Amino acid sequence: MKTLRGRFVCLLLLVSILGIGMSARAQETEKKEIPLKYGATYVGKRQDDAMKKFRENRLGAFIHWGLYAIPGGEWNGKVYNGAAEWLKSWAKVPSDEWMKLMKEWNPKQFDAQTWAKMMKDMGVKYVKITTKHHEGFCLWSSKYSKYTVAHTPYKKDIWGELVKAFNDEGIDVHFYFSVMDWSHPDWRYDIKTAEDSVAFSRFLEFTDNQLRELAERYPTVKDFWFDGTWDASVKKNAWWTAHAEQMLKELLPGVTVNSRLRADDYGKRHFDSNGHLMGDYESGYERRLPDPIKDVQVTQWDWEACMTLPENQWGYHKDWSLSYVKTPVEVLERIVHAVSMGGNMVVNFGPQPDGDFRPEEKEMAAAIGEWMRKYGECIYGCDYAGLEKQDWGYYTRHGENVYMVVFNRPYSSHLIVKSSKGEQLVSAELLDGTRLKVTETARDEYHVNMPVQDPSEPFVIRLHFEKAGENGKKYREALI
Ligand code: H76
Repeated sequence: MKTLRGRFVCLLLLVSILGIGMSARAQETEKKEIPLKYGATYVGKRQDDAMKKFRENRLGAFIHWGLYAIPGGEWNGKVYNGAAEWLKSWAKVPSDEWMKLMKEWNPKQFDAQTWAKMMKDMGVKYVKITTKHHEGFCLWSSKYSKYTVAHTPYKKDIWGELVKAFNDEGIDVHFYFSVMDWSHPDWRYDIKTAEDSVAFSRFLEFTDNQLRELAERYPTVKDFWFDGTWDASVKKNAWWTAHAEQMLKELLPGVTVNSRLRADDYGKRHFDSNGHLMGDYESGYERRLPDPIKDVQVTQWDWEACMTLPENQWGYHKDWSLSYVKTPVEVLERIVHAVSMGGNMVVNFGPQPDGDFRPEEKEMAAAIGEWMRKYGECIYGCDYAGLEKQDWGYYTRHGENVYMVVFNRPYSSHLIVKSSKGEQLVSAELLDGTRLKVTETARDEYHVNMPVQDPSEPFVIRLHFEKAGENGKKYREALI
């Protein structure tokens, strides 16, 4: 039998072992933070008004428009199944030949106000437009390139008209910008020789000039979304990615920048070598989403996903029968899924070469808009709700209001809700105020009855929780 003193010594030993263990671990995590010149510029979510606006917008549209819309996936009689905006690469078309398409750039149906109206009716709060995709053709009249709209039969500054039309409708404009430029002689995939390094410095200067030009000419732009930054040449010039972010932030106070631009001192991208997000929001969820149960860590940073309607077509492709095309409900589910995990969703459109949208895209925009007008309350300004995901769909939260967005109707007619510890569910109602029956079924577990009149589309229930009273005490653990 142990004496009291013995026990005390044991306890002391245990405490000191734990203590040493813990402080060693603390030191280890401190040690793990390696000094970086080009890592994250801050840690945690930005909370200024511009970032809050970015986050509250939640639903956006992408518009991919460029010369690639003209061939629409077909070159010399061959239709390529890959992404239409990559056709120059698939069909190995040299730049001078590709740029002959400029002579055909004359989108007679283009009308900035019609585009803005369509986006407004869809319910998007922002639009990301391609200023320059990998092909190198500039949709604004850049003075640093000969490949711009100014040198086409159309001549007019399309993006100037668009920025104004969107802003007039209260829609924020974000700029997509591809760093990789297939038509610039100084672009390099890697830096292997002294000549590469000289050429690439000229290329980065050219890119700075274009970015400065965009920022100065269109000062209402709210965001820069960089693409084409994955090559070794960019990774070896991490300083430039940090510099470009900083330059834009100095030129445009409040502007947001995506993580895809950034690389750190060790060439690590999106998240730096200390695990901190670079740029203002994570932009890696392209045509995919985080797992709603396993990946909850994404709720700790801002992020934005983007998706195509066919499997992988961003620019206009003339044949959409080559891959599966999502239905409006499937698109809505992705939008809700993103918001339920604290992210934004951007739905892509690839306008036709004549400046009109294909019928399928018009129908999609209208269908999303119709749903958003009824149920947008569970999207705009909403965030991760912090509740355990259930099979019927997704939760979102706006302050005290928790929303259930129901995508799967249960045969039981009972929608299961599990409340957080110490909270009880006090009411459930449709957005028009119709009350639904709530039954407490177990500790922190409830049934919400399906509405009597089946809404026959994904629908929304608003929940209210309160601090639990004495009620919880009636439950006890099983003895096993
Ligand atoms: C790969 C790639 C690019 N990133 C998407 C957003 C599209 O622009 C696609 O071409």
